[in-house]
Amino acid sequence: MQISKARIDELKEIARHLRIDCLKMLHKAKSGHTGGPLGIMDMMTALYFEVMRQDPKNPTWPDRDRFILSNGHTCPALYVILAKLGYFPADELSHLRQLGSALQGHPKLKVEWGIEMSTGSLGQGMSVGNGLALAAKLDRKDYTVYSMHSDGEAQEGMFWEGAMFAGFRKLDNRICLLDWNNIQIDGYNDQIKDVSPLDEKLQAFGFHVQVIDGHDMAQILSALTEAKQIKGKPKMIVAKTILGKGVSIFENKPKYHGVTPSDEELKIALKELSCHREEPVGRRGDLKLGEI
Ligand SMILES: Cc1ncc(C[n+]2csc(CCOP(=O)(O)OP(=O)(O)O)c2C)c(N)n1
Repeated sequence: MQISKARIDELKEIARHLRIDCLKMLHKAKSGHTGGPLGIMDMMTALYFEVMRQDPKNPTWPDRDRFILSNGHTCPALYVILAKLGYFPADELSHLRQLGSALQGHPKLKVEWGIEMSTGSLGQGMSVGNGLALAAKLDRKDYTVYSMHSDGEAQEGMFWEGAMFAGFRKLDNRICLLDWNNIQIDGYNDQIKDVSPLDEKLQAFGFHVQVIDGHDMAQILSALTEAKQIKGKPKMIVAKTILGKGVSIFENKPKYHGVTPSDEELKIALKELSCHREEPVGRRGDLKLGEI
């Protein structure tokens, strides 16, 4: 699939706006993870705005592609996307992490809102994604199961047990992405427990592996296209990313794994993301995509 430069630019612009929404939402909640969501936003945008088969008006459509956010703490990225696509009213973003809200600090299953699995226990999404992929094969359905993972997850036994199953069962309707930012909750992965070489390890578990720059929209789209074409193996796109991508004061700083922007930091962030308008969170979520 050849994607035009104009479309790539449009997707980059969508990702920029989603980063703005995400930061405003987190700033309002005063609680949540900032770095991870900014880091995966380019890949998430490619998936949701270009690649995945879905219909926000019919969220339980049996033939929809499934998406599992296995590194569940990065859910602010998922929430702003689902709101932008119209899975739920954008105003809900103002209730992030509040008691009674469906938008908790980690995803809570609600298929009607596009949330396919409760996640947060690192590594679990690999196995649940496998289950959905196996079910598709048994039901003779052609949907694809996408999942997002992290290098922190690649330190979990559960992740590798799932990977072993996917490889053994040759789940070629399974496309995983892995956010390799070398940061986890307490610091830099390679100083705590290095997961490299991820490509060779995953290949040994039977995956078709591509290593890409997770912020290069053209590379992300071409990797997803290649992954879709490969038969007989599960697919993993290992993406080199920067935690906090897009805002210099957050980038590559372990502290921003789980801290929200202060008033001053939000101002700097919005300026760097070229956001000049002081709209409350969720407002632009009501606009049509063409208006972004
Ligand atoms: C099984 C499990 N163990 C520990 C945790 C606690 N935990 C939450 S996030 C995190 C760091 C994970 O690293 P990564 O996903 O790479 O984080 P990021 O890149 O977003 O900083 C840990 C250890 C957890 N959620 N699940």
